[in-house]
Amino acid sequence: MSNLNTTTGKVSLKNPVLLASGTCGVAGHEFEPYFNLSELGGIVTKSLSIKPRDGNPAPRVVEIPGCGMLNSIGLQNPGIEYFVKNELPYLIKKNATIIINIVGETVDDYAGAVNFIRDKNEISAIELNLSCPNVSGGLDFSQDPKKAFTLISEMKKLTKIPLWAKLSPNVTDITEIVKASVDAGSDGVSLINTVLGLAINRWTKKPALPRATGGYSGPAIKPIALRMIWDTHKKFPNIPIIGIGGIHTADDAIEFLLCGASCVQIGTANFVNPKASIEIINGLKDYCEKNKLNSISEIVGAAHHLVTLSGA
Ligand code: RRO
Repeated sequence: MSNLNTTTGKVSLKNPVLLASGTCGVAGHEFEPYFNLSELGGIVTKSLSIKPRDGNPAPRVVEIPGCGMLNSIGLQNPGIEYFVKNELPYLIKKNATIIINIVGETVDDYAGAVNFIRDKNEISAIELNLSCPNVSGGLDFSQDPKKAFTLISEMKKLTKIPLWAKLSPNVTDITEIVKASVDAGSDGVSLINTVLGLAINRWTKKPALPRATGGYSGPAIKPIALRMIWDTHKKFPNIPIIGIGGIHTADDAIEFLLCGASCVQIGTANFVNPKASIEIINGLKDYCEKNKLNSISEIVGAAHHLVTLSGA
C-alpha cells in the first residue's frame, strides 16, 4: 500500500498536493461540489493583507491559448481580520490543512497581518508572499536579497508557525534570494510565483491588461519553475521547496518532486479542471504502486542523484 504522507520541513502533509494561493477563491468554498478540502495535502489561502483591497480594474485575466493565462488581480482580498473571523472557522470545520498567505507593502504591514494569526495552532504554515507582480512595489521584497532577509527575519520573531517565502521568478538568480530567505530563517521556499508577461489586444491596439503587464501562469512556465527548483535544490539540498508552476497532471507533479520539491501547489489547472488536484493525488498513488515505493518522499530530489552531465 503506497504512502503519500509527507513532510515539508516541519509541516506534516497527508499528501504532497496543495491548492495554490489565488486559485481557490479566498478559502476554497468553490471546491465544495467537487471534493472535501480534507482530502488534499493542504490549501493556501488568497493573499491576505492588513486592510481589505479592491484589486485592479477589469479586465483582470487574458487566456493565452494552449500556454496558460495572464492575471492582474491586484491583491483583491477581504483583509486578515475579516478572514480570521469569517473564513478561518470554515477551513477548520472542513478539517483542511491550512496555509495562510500573507502580503503587504511594508514590513509593518506584514507584521500587522501575521499578528492576527501568530498563535493559531490550526495553521500549519504561513506563506509570505514576497512576489505579487501586479501592484506597485509588489516584487520589491523578492528582487532584493537584503529586503527579503529583513522581512523574513522580522516575521520569524513574531511567530513559531513555519514560514514559507513565496519567491518571484522575475530575477536573474533565484538562488541569491533563496539564500537570503534561508539565512533569515525561512522554513521553506515556494517556487515560483507568476512570470511577468504582457498581451496586446489587436482591436484596441493597447495592452490587454490595465497595468499593461500581468502574471503569466500555466503549462508554459513549467520548465522555468523546474529550472529554478533544480538550481535551488542543488545549492541548498536541505531547504524544503514547495513547487509551483504549470502543474496540471500527476506526471507534472512527479517531475517537480524528482527535481527537489517536497510538495507541490496546483494553480492554473484549477480553472481548467476543478478536480485536477484530486486526479493528481490519485496519479501519485498509481506511480507509487507501479514503482513499488513505500513513500512518495523517496523520489524527492532523485533526479539530481542520476545526473552525470558535466556542469550539471
Ligand atoms: O493578486 C494578484 O494579482 C496576484 C498575486 Br497576489 C500573486 O502573488 N501572483 C499573481 O500572479 N497575481
